[in-house]
Amino acid sequence: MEHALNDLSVTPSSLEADILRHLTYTLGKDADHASTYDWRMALSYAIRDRIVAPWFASTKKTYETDHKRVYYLSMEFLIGRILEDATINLGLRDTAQEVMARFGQDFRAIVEDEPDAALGNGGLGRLAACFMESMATLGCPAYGYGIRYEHGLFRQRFEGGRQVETPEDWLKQTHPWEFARPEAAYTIGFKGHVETRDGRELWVPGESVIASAHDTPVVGWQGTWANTLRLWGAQPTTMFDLDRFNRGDYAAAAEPETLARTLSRVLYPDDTTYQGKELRLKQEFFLTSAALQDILRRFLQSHNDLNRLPEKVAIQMNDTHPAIAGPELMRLLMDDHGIEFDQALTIARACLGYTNHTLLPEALEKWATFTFGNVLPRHMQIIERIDSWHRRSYPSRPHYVGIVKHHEVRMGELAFIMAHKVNGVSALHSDLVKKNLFPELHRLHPDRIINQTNGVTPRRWLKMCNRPLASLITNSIGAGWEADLDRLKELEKLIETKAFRTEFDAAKRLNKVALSNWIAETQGVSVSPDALFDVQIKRIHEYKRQLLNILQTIAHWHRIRQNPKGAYVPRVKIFGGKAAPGYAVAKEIIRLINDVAEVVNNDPLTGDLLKIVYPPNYNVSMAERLIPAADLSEQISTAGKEASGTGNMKFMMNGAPTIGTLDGANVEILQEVGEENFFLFGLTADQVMQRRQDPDHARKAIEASQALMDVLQMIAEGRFSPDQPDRYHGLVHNMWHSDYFLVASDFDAFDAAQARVDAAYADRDGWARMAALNTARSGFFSSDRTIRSYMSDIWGVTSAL
Ligand code: 26Q
Repeated sequence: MEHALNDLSVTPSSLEADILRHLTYTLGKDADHASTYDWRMALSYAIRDRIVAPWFASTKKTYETDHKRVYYLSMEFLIGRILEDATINLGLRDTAQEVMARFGQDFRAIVEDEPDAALGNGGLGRLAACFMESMATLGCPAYGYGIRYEHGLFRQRFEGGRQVETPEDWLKQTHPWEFARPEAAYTIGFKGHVETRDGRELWVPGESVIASAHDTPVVGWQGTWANTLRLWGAQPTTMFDLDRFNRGDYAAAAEPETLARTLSRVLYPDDTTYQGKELRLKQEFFLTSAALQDILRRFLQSHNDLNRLPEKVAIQMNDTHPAIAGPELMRLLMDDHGIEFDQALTIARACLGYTNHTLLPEALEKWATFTFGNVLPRHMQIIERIDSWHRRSYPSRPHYVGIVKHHEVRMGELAFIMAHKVNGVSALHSDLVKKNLFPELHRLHPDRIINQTNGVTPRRWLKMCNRPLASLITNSIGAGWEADLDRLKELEKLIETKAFRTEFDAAKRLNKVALSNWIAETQGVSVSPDALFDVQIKRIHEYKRQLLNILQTIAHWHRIRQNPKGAYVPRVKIFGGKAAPGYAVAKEIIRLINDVAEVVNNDPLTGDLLKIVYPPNYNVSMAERLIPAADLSEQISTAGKEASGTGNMKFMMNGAPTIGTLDGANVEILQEVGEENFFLFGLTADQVMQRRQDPDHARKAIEASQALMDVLQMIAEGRFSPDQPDRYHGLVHNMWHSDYFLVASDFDAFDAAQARVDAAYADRDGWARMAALNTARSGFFSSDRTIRSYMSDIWGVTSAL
C-alpha cells in the first residue's frame, strides 16, 4: 500500500498519452478540433487520475487503522480553481506545462479557462478551503461537508459605477473534479409533528428531500495524502407527479422537484446581516443532517457502541451555520438509537467543536422560535431540554443567559453549550469572544474558549500564485519550505545582502509588470509598474473602511493638485470586492470609489502620480493575481471588528508590508514582523469603545482635520458626481452625524501613516528589505500551524501518515 501513497512516477510522455486518451475517449474529440475547454478537461482528467491512487490509499489506511476522523461542517467552501493547485501538489506543474506546449497549448490559458468554485462569500469560506488543503498535507484524516450550490457567489459588474449582480453558473460546464455518489443519499425531513410512541418521541416530517453526495478529492503537498470534500445536492423524493403530468399540468407536476432543488440552488450572498429566512434554516439543516447521518453510518460500519463515538469522530462547526448539529446528533442518538438524554448529550458534546468568526451583533444567527418550531419541531423540543439542563446544572447562570430567550433561538449560545471547545480566530478576537460575546458562559466554563489564530496555505498562496518569489526562495534556502514555512526565517541573513534584495525586488517587479498588463487589457487603464501598488481587497463592509481609504485617496489627490511641483511617490490604488446585494451603504461606497476613479484617472494634472483601479468581480483567482504584485496591504478595519483577516497573511507572505490598525491577526503580524516593518495607525479596540461614548466624536474629529473637511466638502459639492451633485449627501451627512466606524477619528492618523509609507518607499533598497522581512517572518501564518493546533487542542487526532 505504501507505494500508492507516493507514486509520482509521471513522465512527460505518460502524461501526454493520458491527456490524448482522455481527449479521445472521455471527451470524444479529435486533437485537431479540440478547444481550450476540451484540452482543459482532458488535462484535468489526466491529473485527476493521479490523485485517485493516493486518495484510495488514504481512505483505506484510515479505515484499516480505525483512525479518528475530522469532519469539517461548513456552509461555505471558497475553493477557487483546482487544476493548477492539483498540479502543484503533485509536483507536475512544469511537466503539465511542457506537455501542453507539445500540443501547441498555452498552459496559462488552459488554467484560466477553469471557472472558480465560488461556494463561499469571503474569509470564512476561504479558510475552510485552506484548512482542507492543510489537513491533506498533514495526513489528518478528514471530510469536508458542504452544499453543492448550483450557483456560487453572484458575479459583479459595474454599470455607471454601480454594482450589478448576475447569477454565477459554474456547473454549466462539466465539473471534472467531482465524483457523483448517488448511492450515498439520505432523506432529510422538515416540518410535520412529533408523536409519542412507546414512551419515545418520534418526529414525523411533513416534507422531505434527498441529499445526494458529490465527492471531490483534496490532495495535499507532494500527493502523500488525499481527503474528501463531500458536497450535498438536493433531490426530490419523487421526481414528478405522474398523474398531474398525464393530465397535462406540466408545471404543477414538476413542483416537488422544484421545491427540493431550491435547497441547493444558491449560496446566500450575505455575510453582513443575519436574515430570518426559512430557506436558509432549511439549507443549514440539510447540510448538517446529511453530514451526521453519513458520519453515523460510517462509524456503525465498524463499531457498535455509540458511546465510543468521540474516540473516532471530531466534528467542527464553522461558525453557527451548522449549529443544529448539536440537537440533530442528539435526536439521532436518542430517537433512532434509544440512547438516554444525558448520555446523548455527553457523546454529542465530546464530538463537537465550534469556531466563532464574528462579533458583529447583526451577524449573529437567531431564529424565531415560531419559525424554528415549525421547520424543526423535534429539534425545538430537544433545544428546550438542553437549555433547561444547562440552567439546572449551572444555578448561577443569570436569567438573561440561555439558548432560548425572547422567543428566539440563539445559535451562538446553542453552539457554545453543545461544544467541548469554542475558539476564536486570532488572539485579540478570542479575548473579545470571552469578554464581550459570551462573558457569562465563559465564567461558567472558563476552559472552553481557546484561540486558534487563522492561517493560509502557502502552496496556493505563495508557491502557486507567485512563481518568481517561490523560485527565489527555493534557490536561496532549498526545497521543502512549502510544508515547513518557519524555514522562511533562513532568508533573514540573506536579506542583509544587497544582491538578495535586488533579486527580491526583481521578483516583485515581474509580478507588477504582469498585473499592469492585465489592468491595461481588462480595465483600459494604464499604470506604471514603478508606482507603489496599494491594494485593498475584501468584501465591502463599513467596518472594513474602504471609505477611509477612498477619502484619504481624495485628500492625497487634492494635495498633489494644490502643489503639482512637489515630490510624490506615484501610487496605484487598487480596490476589489463585492457588496451584499441588500447592503445599500456598501453599494454606495462602491459607487463612490468608481466615481472618484473616473475623475482622478482623467486628471492631467495628477497624471501618473495617482491612478485608481477597481476591477469588477473580485474572487479567489483575482486575489492570486493581485497579491503577488502588491507593495502595500491595506488592513484598516475599526479596531475590534475584524475577527482575524486572512488576506493580511497572504500579503505578508508575498512581501507586501501592512498599513493597518491593531485589529484581528494584524496584532500578531505586527508582533512577528516588528513595528519597523509595519505601518501601524489608529485607535485601539479599547480606545474605540471609549471614543464612541462621546456622541459628538464625528463632528469633533472632522473639525480637527482640515484635510478631511476639504474632502467632505468636495464630495458634498458633487465634484465626483457632477451629473448629480447631491448623490453623496447621505454619506456625507452620516460622516458628520454618526460615523459609527470612526472613519473621521482615524483619518489623520491614516493619512500620516500613508506619508510614512511614501517616505519609506522612496528608499527602494530599504523597502525591498522591509518587504523581504515580511516574507521571511510569515511562517507562523501557514494554515499547517493552525491545523496542527486544532488537531491537538480540539480534535484529539494525530496524523495518519
Ligand atoms: C448568516 C446568516 C444568514 C446568512 C448569512 C450568514 C453569514 C454568512 C457568512 C454570516 C457570516 C458569514 C461570513 C463571515 C466571515 O467570513 N467572517 C470572516 O471569517 C474569517 C475567517 O475566520 C476572518 O478572517 C474574518 O475576519 C471574518 O470576517
